[in-house]
Amino acid sequence: MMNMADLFGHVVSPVRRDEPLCDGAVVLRGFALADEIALLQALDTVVVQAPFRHLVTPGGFRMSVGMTNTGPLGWVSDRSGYRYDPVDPLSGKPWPGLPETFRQLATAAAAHAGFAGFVPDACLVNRYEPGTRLSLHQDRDEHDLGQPIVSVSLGMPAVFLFGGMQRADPPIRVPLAHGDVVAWGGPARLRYHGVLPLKPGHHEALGAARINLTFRKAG
Ligand code: MD3
Ligand code: FE
Repeated sequence: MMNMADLFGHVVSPVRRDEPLCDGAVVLRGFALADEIALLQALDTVVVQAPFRHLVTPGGFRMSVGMTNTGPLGWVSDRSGYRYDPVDPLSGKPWPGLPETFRQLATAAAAHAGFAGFVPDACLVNRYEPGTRLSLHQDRDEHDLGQPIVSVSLGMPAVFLFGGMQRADPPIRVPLAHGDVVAWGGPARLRYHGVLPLKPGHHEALGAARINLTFRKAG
């Protein structure tokens, strides 16, 4: 018997579907939408305690992405290098605690993608504004590269660049929208990746910004 929830299922439960990118990487479309309000509220509590800032690379360049962290370890960069640090250099205090909604979403997404038992100890929060980009790089500052990474996209859409194991390998372009979650591990863990410059625009939840949460087991 057809009921209203079947006819209007997208109103009752958000659209979620899995899109494998390659061996070890899968896009979980809309996976974060059911928790949207709780995630945005928790995000507010984090950025009040540890505001976004523009880090400097070891080479002396100011990153266009605004960054902060939540959880026991935070990713930082300065003239001396990249590292995970338990202390926010801006406040001299530990990073804000990892919100329970963040931790649960990351663990659930990882399990859904085949990485059961993922317990993140670091969440890097990246803020993109129109024109902001992230050039092709590998994530290799984590202690155990056997651990996966989970990323959550919020706000304005962006084009994610997903390359190969060599910087020169041509990347594929993956559009990522509000509520999309990506899990990467195994053979995909050391692939080059980046984000194209954010296009001008506006999102009803976050205004002219895209925020990406990147969960890692860093220590
Ligand atoms: C693919 N952030 O913070 S998250 C980063 O949208 C970073 O802010 C991007 O790359 C962002 O380091 C992309 C997705 C991501 C993270 C780690 C990966 C993709 C990855 C590691 C291997 C392959
Ligand atoms: Fe990265």
